[in-house]
Parts: sequence; C-alpha cells; structure tokens
Amino acid sequence: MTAASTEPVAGEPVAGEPMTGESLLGEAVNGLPADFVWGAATSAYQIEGAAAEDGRAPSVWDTFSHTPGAVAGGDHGDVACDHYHRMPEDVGLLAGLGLDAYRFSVSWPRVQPGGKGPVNARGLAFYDRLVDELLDKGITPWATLYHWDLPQELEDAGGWPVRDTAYRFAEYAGIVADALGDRVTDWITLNEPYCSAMLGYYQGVHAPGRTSFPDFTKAAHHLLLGHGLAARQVRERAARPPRVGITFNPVVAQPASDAPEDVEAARRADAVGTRIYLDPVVHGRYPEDLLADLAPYDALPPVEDGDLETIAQPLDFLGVNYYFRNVVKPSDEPHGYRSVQQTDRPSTAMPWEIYPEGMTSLLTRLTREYGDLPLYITENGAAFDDTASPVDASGRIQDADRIAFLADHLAAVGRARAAGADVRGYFCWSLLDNFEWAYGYAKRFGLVHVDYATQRRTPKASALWLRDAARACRAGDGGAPVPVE
Ligand code: IFM
Repeated sequence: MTAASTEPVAGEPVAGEPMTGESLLGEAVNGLPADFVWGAATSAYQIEGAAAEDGRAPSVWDTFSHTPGAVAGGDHGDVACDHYHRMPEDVGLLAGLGLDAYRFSVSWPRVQPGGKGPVNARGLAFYDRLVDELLDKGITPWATLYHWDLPQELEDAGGWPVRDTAYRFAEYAGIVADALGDRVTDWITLNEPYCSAMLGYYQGVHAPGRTSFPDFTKAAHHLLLGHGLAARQVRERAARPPRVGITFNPVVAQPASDAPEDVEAARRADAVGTRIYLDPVVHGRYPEDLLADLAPYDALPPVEDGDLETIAQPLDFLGVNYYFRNVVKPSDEPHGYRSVQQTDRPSTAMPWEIYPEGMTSLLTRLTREYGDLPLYITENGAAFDDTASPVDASGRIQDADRIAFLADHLAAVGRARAAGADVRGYFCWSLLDNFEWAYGYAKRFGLVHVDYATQRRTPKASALWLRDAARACRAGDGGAPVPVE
C-alpha cells in the first residue's frame, strides 16, 4: 500500500478535510489561548541529506550510521528527505498547514566543517535561504543550534567529554548568531542533552557509540557549559534582541511499585535523567543526591570555578520534549534503574507507552520546581505503522491513531495550563517522516508522509487535523493560566 498519489501544493493551503478526529478538536484546544504558538519540528541530520555537498564534513552521526550494525537496516542520513534541495517545497508544506512557527536545527558540520576554524559560507547560506523562505511565508523560525551532529573532527579530539568542545560550540553559536540573528529571534542552544550524553557516551546506542559512565557525566557537564557559553554568544551577537532557551526531554520516572527499592530507582532515574540538567541550568547547582550516586563510580561532573554561573544563564523559555513515561525498577548498572515495558498499556510503534497524563504532570512539576518560566512543547508526536492505516481515494493516510495521540497530548497541555503551567506553544514532531536515528527510516513520526524512493511528500490526515486544531484555537481563547495553588 502506498500513500503518495496526492501532490501537495507548496505555499497553498493544504486542501481536504480530516476524515477522523473532528470530535477531538474541541477537547484538544480547550484551555489553549488564541495566541498559542503552533509549529512543527525537524532536525538537520534527520532530513537534510546532501551529506557531502557544498563543503559539509562528516558528523558523529555520519560515522556512526555507516558503522555496520549501528542503525537498523544499515540506514544513514546521506540523502534522508533531501530537504537540502527541497527546502522551498517543505516550507510550502508548513505554510499550507497554516503553522505559525518552524523549529529546525543548524548543522554544525555544514557551517563549520571541522568544528573550529573557517566558516563554510556555502553551508551557512542554506540556513540564510531557509530563514528568508520561512519569513516570506509568515512562519517564525526557531533555530536549534545543536541536535546531536557533532563534527567528527571534534569527536576525534575527544568529543563532549573534553572541555574544549564547549568552547568550540560557543564559537560556532556566535557564527550562527552573526549570520541569522538579524532575522531569527527564537534560539534553542541544545536539543535533549540527555540523548547526547547518556545514549551517546554511556549506553552507546547513539553516536558516537561510546560506553563509559564517567564520560557520560563529563559530556553532560560540558554540554551544559556549552549551553551557557553559547547563550552568552547569541545574546551578545544577534542583531535583534533574542529569546534564548534550551530543550530537555526530562525522564518522567515512576516506580514500578511502592516497594522502597522501586521508589529509590525512580529517584535515581529522576536525578540522572532530569535534575542533572535542570538543576544546574535553572538553579546553578547539581543535586546533592545525584552527586552521592555518582561518586562511587568516579563520575562526578568536572566542575571548574565559574562553570555553574556560566551554565545558569537566564532563560527566556524552557523547551520541553515529552513522548512517554518510564516505569522503573532498580538495576546494578551505574545509573541505577531499568525501564519496565507496560505490556498491558497502549503504545506507539517504538514501542513507547502512550501516557498523556505524563505531559500534565511533567509541566506542572517543572512549574513548581523550576519557577514560572514560559514553557514550549518543542517536541511531541508519535511513530505509528502508517502502512496499517487506511488510505483514502486521494492517497492520503488516515492516521487516526496519530490524531488521537496529538489530541490527547494537547488536552494534557491544556490541563497543565489550567493547573498553572505557563505553556505557550506546541511543536509537533515531526513535519516529515525522517531518519529516526538508530531505528533508521522504519519508524515514521511525520505529519507528512515521505516516499523515500521518489521523495514525494503527502500530508497525512493528522497534518490536516493539526491545521484545524490551530485554526480552532485561534478562533477561541482557552484563557490565561492561573497560578499554581
Ligand atoms: O527523532 C527524535 C528527535 O530527534 C529528538 N527527540 C525525539 C524524537 C523521536 O525519537
């Protein structure tokens, strides 16, 4: 079954009525204000392709994905969605869906191939054109500076466990701010440092595929230091007053039972998955219980004088990525927990448990513990087996499961707002089906189906549903958030 016979018209409203989900609209946007930001998100390595074009050099993900056995199906990002060549068409899709904002990431090895030294003007020019194209279509660009594609040369010099990488990142951030800061005002320094540090340097399932626990904490600390240094650079060098934030994917940990060892495993997961990032960035300190957990493994973060002040730069907003919760039990591994699959619960194709309640509890917890920062959902979405969904006469995938997922999670955002969380926008992951890291192309998160053989794009029913949700939201007003009791 294919789903590729509809030709989307770039820049024109995407025609068609969602076949499912209309009844979900009201509940989904209830509690969201008329000025709520509606967007979609992507990242450079997952969609751009053109891996060796116009002076781009390899990143850790080029190396990792070409390592036999590292990625399902031997997939890699050499071509991906060919977005590098099809960018105007893809911006047209965003415009057709009537979205307010687009969150993309800038590829460091495209802009500064060696991770230091000369700027690659041809690479930088791509983002210049992208920003202009977005603004021309009335779409606000949200630029993420780092979404995991560390230049391979820097990894060869030690990668994120080495302090110098943080300074190299700040230099690169300044270059991008110089080039785009006259038009981009919304900046995200890092995407999900948890994944770069934990999955990349300790669990070895993401690039660069290393497996040292002390390297994980060194990487985490230097990523945060890089965030603070980069935030300063953006503020100093962007021509228009910027809003600077960082995106985390906090671990939403719940004990598998009331047993003290499960409760302790949940504390460990929260410390090493959530507070290790949020506490230094927001409060300027590492949590005491985390430091006690790390000490026996010779894995204390390598903090130098002034680091915590640098890391705790003022934030204009916090980006929150939420997909699922982690129900945990203890493990003997240094991070102290393992996740237990909830086999009796609905899940996506990953298979990640579908648990919208976790969105509400996460957002209200962030508000309680980290203050009244504006929050944006910078990613939420789902991979489903779209080949199992019906396809209508025009070739459009009727992905009712994805619509239900989005509706339930948006309603959960509304409930968090009602409980006092200042959530101001929602970016769906993802605009396009794309390279899902170690899962390759087998997992499809897109609002828009991509036929990788032809590169034809076809909006799924969920894309039209999100368009309609945004419209319904703009037409009403769910009201201002009320303070937490
Ligand atoms: O595809 C990823 C994205 O790059 C980061 N956040 C989670 C998404 C789904 O796994």
